[in-house]
Amino acid sequence: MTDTTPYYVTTPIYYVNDRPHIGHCYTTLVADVAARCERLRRGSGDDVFFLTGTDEHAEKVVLRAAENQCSPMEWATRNADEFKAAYRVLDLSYDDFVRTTEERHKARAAAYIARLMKSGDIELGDYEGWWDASQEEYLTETAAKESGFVSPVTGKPLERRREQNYFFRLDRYEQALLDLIDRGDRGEAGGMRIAPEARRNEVLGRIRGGLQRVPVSRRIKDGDVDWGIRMPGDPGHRVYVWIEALCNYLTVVDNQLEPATAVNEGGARRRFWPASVHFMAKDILWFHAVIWPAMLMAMGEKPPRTVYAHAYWVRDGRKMSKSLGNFIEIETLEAYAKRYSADAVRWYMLTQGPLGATDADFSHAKFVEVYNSDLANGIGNCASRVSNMIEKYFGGEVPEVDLPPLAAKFQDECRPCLRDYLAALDGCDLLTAAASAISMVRGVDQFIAQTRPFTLAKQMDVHGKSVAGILYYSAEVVRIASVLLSAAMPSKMRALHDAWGCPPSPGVSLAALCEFGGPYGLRPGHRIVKGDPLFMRADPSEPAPSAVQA
Ligand code: ME8
Repeated sequence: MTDTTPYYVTTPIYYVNDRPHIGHCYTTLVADVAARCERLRRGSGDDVFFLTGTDEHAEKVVLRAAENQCSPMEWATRNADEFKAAYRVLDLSYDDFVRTTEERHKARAAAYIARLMKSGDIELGDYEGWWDASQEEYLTETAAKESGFVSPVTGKPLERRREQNYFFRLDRYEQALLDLIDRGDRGEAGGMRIAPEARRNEVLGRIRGGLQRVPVSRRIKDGDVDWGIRMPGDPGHRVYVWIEALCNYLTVVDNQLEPATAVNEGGARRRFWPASVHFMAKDILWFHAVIWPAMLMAMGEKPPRTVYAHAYWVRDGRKMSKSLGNFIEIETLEAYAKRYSADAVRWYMLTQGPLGATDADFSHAKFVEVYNSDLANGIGNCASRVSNMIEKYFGGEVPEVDLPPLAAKFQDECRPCLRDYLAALDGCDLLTAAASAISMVRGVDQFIAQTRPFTLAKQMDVHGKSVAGILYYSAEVVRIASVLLSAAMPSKMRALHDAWGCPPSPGVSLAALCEFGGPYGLRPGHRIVKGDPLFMRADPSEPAPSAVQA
């Protein structure tokens, strides 16, 4: 059950032309829950590395900075700080935050490009195509035609651009990519899994349709602001922002090009390569599942083990985007966090968000429904019922019980949930992981409803032993479920563990923590304090909280 393979999870590095919104927070939340699950599984964060950051060398950052009368660096810093602030609202536990304007990234990214020029995988040539300025990418002739020559994401007109560029010879990697994905499908070491399935199929279809070389540079024009990385050996060209950005995943853990520094932990971060999973939305899957692995293979580096592209948060069926101005702002998330708790926002986004292949609408009514059923009436109510009864019938002390039959009941009824939880983590299926944890809580509710300890307790002299067994079993299952739920709801579950005096000990693996009645389980005589309710019930008729003003 304990995995010692280093685990490395990443989010896209987001553009700093604007402030973050729900989409950025969502992918980072998904990566956060995955990282917390892996820290839990291992009992420590030593072998888990969670990277996020910002992509700063885009043309649109220069434009937005000029509009706001400041330098690109000032604008980038202002927005990078906004991302960090948003992540604090949602308690996102990244281990490092990379900004592509940092020297540690720039130097290494340039060295990778130089490596690819030397190997002949990057070469000079002419290019003409349809440029989507809002997304900073060229569209193929077919894609441009299909979208009616406007950006498929923002609806802004495409520009016809002709440039002399350096190209990456992606066309050479068609077979290698097909083999790589095939090995990933079969779960073989060294393969790359693309998920969900629908996205994998799209990528495969496109690769089979043929790969072309990709431009990796931009010619610097007179009057251009000096922003970005120069092509090694040709200062007349800048490295295309996408190519540079992809390199961040490796630059941050790489220690081969520079002496070890404090920031790369004495070089020890190299052990995290290849990345376990790159998370993103479907908009940028092609870069991550095709261009990036091909670049890595060309550099002699291992490709990522999994590339996971979730769907979109939408508003009334339309994609949320900065350009359409219809996204859920950080202030709105903050207002929800203030009224219902940050963990409730995390839970809603995780369980109702677009983790699979289907887009998700953010809905206040749904938020309240899920909040009440899973949290206020779910784990919150179950924990307080159990601790109230232990308080009332056993003076707040965990009762003495005959453990083996209860442990056998746990084996029968909860082991499958634990197994599902772990299997789901392996497949990045955090939804199933969360659902199996909450189903353990539902099982306790049903058990209490069936056995009615509150009725039996009227005759403690006759039924005392049964009441003790029911409550011990219920408390132990709630404790184990709360450990599993702590990845999604870290601070509420910490509050529960504090009240019950059973904080997960550092260095103890998930397997040991989840052993029913085991060394880290509730011991007879242990005091349980019935703390404040974890989640107050929400009134469905109350209007949505309004945004907290920045
Ligand atoms: O593409 N729903 O940055 P970006 C869900 N800098 N997720 C969403 C979303 C939505 N409506 N909108 C955005 C870039 N996202 C590049 C990445 S990586 C080497 C370079 C999330 O600021 C989602 O993760 O446009 C998506 O892939 C990402 O933000 C795009 O962020």
